[in-house]
Amino acid sequence: MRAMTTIEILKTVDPVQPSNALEGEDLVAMLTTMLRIRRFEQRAKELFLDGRIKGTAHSSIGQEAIAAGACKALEPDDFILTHHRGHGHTIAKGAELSRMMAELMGKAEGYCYGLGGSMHIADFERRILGANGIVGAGMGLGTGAALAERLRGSGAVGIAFFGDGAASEGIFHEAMNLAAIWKLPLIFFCENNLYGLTTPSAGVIAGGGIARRAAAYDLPGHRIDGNDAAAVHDTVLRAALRARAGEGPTLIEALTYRWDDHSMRANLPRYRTEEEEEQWRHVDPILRLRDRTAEAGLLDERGYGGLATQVEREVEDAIDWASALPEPELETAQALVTVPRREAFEPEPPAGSRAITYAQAITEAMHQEMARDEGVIVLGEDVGQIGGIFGLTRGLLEAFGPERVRDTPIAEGVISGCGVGAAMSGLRPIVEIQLFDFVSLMMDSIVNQAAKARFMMGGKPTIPIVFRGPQGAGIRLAAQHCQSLEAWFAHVPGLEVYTPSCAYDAKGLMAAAIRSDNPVVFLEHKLLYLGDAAPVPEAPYAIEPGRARVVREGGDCTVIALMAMVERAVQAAERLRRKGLSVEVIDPRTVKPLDMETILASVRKTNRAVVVHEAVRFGGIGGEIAAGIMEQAFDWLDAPVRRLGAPEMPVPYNDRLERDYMPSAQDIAGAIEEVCYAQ
Ligand SMILES: Cc1ncc(C[n+]2csc(CCOP(=O)(O)OP(=O)(O)O)c2C)c(N)n1
Ligand SMILES: [Mg+2]
Repeated sequence: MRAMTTIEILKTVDPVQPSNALEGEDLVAMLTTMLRIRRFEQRAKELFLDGRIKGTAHSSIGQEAIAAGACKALEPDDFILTHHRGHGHTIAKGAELSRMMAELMGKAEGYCYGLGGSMHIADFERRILGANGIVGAGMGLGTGAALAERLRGSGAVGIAFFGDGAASEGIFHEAMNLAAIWKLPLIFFCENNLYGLTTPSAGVIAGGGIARRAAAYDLPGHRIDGNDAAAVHDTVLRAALRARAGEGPTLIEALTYRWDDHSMRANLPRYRTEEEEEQWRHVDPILRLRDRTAEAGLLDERGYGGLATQVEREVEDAIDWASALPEPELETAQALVTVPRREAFEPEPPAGSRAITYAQAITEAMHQEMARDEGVIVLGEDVGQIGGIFGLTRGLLEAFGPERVRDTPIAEGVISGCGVGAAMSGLRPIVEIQLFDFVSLMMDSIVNQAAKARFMMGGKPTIPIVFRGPQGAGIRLAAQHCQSLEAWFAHVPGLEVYTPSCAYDAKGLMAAAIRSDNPVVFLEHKLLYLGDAAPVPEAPYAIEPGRARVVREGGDCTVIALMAMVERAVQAAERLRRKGLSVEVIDPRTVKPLDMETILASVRKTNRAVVVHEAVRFGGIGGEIAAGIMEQAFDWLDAPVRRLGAPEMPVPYNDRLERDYMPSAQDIAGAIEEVCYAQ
């Protein structure tokens, strides 16, 4: 089939009723913004070719009308989230060219301290909540930012910009659905430049266009001419009015074309015809607006020339300023990964005599922290009325209401994305993961967004969010509901990973997790939910992460055990006591940060160590602990460190096999004896 010509494509747009909100000076202002964007992009490309900008960047030449028109329709307090091709949006929202240029050059005074580059530029003061290197991610984050504005009652609205390629990501549908059911003040703005990298969108978008997908969510969907700044402005203005009135989101699909290659680095074989590229140059958004301002008598040729010269000077000044700046320092960069702890922790209180279970302890901490800080909210599947399938959020809906305790659709991508967006915007979300295995569907939000946002945006946002839920085997739920996954997260800089093994720790660590300004992966264990009540103080308290607990003292061997293995290690120690061996059991309580000091002090005393976790042994956190001991206490060791974990297989369903799969007290005792009697 013959590809449609530009004129044919632009005929498929919906008519846009002029808003009459644009004065002459607004048209000139939009034109100036567009010139600024174009000049910035042209010079960025030249600097890349000269080797002065070293990383990649994605040019938005040809798409300037979208950035200028959309941002002109926003108020200063309104937010935007943008994507890899985001220079235009950030410039239109007021970002400083000099700091943008500095960031592209990787300089310390760039918007991200030179740590994020073009794809992560953010300016929180101007409510630019960040560009993003993950296609579609801004839509999930946008739901959270919009939710934060809603809960604050600020009246602000936001735009999540994305490309036509992103409209095929699951997050597009999950985010639209969530925004629609919660009537969030968010505008979904798709820049359909007809290609996702080299793939023509016509061949990968089912249903006759992206805007039509709005109908599935009962939202307004508009397909507009993205090279007409006034049409973009008027459409966004209406969508913003609707959002401010509490009527929820709008989907806008603006047809446009990028003139340059996909990215500066791309250097791809040809995938578009010269004829097509030429046709789109004829509908240059800048020349169209220039002609309009000329026809309206707002700007003559000289006036336009003056604008262009002024913009050229601005861009050159930005380049000169940025070029002279120093490079960032590795030490400073490292300090930006996480937020340093602000206050010292109180000493841990005595356990007292009141006994509650591990599950009740976690609930109590959430309850107390929600009462203490109204920014704490809970998101998750079935967390409201029934309090989650294991009942841990029971009572929170009654106590804090449906605005703060939110039942979500079964949509892990957007539950987690919404949480991260809300955390970036000042809330403290607790995201329940019904069973931790489902975290695989949240990995982008946790690993690429929550863990990295602070660092790659130069230490700007704090991401105070808790991802919590049960992991582990023992109740016959089989391989997709029973994994032990702490090592996945411990491997990612920027995340904290808590692994409580008893009720007292569960309460104190949950409070610490909620109060932490860093993202925390809070792992609970299903078998521990079923455990007996144990003494836990009633008053709130927080346990300092990175402080291991010596569960039991001993002199012959140190066992470092995690979660459900702690109790088994204690049982093993009891058995061996009868055989004359004295075993020290240490529970790290948090694997990130990890308290190697306490572990090393113990090993230097006992000269032997066994590490035990339920997770698969290969690549497990036990390897890290064992290596740490070997590196720092080798001279004290009388035997190699032993590691126990699950074998190289998924968790079996059959109950006998499942029992055999998990390290038992007997297995632990056997390993201790091996290291104690090693020659
Ligand atoms: C989740 C994800 N998949 C793939 C990529 C690699 N990638 C970067 S941009 C891009 C094309 C995106 O197309 P579109 O959304 O239409 O935006 P455009 O580049 O056209 O502005 C791809 C595939 C990525 N960054 N993230
Ligand atoms: Mg595209």
